[in-house]
Amino acid sequence: MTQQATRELRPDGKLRLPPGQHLTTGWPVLHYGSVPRIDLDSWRFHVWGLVEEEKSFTWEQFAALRKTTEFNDIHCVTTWSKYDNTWEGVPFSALLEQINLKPEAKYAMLHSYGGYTTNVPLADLMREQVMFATRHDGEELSKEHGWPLRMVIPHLYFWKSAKWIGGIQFLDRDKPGFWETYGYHIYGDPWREERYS
Ligand SMILES: Nc1nc2c(c(=O)[nH]1)N[C@H]1C(S)=C(S)[C@@H](COP(=O)(O)O)O[C@H]1N2
Ligand SMILES: [Mo]
Repeated sequence: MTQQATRELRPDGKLRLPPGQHLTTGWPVLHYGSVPRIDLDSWRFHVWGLVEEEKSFTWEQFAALRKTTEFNDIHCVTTWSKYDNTWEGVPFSALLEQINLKPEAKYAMLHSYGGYTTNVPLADLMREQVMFATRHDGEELSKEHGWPLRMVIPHLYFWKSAKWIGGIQFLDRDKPGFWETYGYHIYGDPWREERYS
């Protein structure tokens, strides 16, 4: 990587490459455990916790929600970053339009098929680029990268971007998810190097 590439600034004035990160070519596959077996006919997306009514979407219903395309960089806590990802999917705001949050809802726990969980503040999910992605760089997500649906939260370390996501639980307080209980930072801002706590 050239000096130029490491010093590039983003429009908001932050370094494009967060401290302690290096650029990778290709796209590493990283997860705990094995790839869950998912069948679209029985797939459901559940919303529960601090909502007026719990809700459950079939694949057909979820896939019919409003879609967007986003272009961004991803940063794994193990120090690789991958620039220039095009994601297509359902923005978090489109899910919000389908549910009524209780006013006490301030945090979320993302739940994945296979048992993985990760916690994110609601305000972070409401940022513009956050989405439930179904496609990456023009192709359907591979099983290893989270098919049929993965979260993409580009402003936090990539462990917050739950693959095989199957539900969201809304909470009034922050609670550690899977990696967070094993010492990963509760929030995970790459520009502050919030890797471990
Ligand atoms: N369900 C699930 N999602 C997960 C993980 C996991 O173990 N299980 N690992 C996280 C971590 S640590 C990273 S870096 C990214 C890796 O995504 P990728 O394999 O598509 O690069 O997925 C995140 N999402
Ligand atoms: Mo990671």
